[in-house]
Amino acid sequence: MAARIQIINGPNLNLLGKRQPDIYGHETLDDVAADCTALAADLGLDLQFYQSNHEGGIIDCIHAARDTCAGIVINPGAYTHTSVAILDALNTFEGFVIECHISNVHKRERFRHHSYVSLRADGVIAGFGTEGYQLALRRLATLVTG
Ligand code: DHK
Repeated sequence: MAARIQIINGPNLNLLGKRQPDIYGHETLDDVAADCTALAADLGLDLQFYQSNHEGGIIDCIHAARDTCAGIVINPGAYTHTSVAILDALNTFEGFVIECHISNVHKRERFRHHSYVSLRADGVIAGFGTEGYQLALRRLATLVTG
């Protein structure tokens, strides 16, 4: 059976393509979902895609993944830098976690340099644009097949 992967996007990422395209690019979140779904099929992964502007929704999605998913790709948006609750939720998940940021957060404001999620992530991707999600999937494919 194909390993299931959950991609989670946090606040404001529903506006991808319209929001600060100089930083986040012109691709929409639907474009990202389509690209990732096609790649997942090639990699033999079963993909689920979720976005929420609410911390609790993201936490519920991580909890749901506990029993069903082998890996999570998460871009928590601004919650990356503030949310101990999302870190705690990820710490209840026993599969692989890749943290993914579209922009290079280390080249930006100082408050974006710290990530709570990095304390749990098995790998971190930043600054590869929306291509980062595909890189994350490729890494998870390697990890879940041992
Ligand atoms: C997305 C956001 O919404 C920001 O709050 C983060 C991240 C960076 C990204 O690069 O994908 O600071």
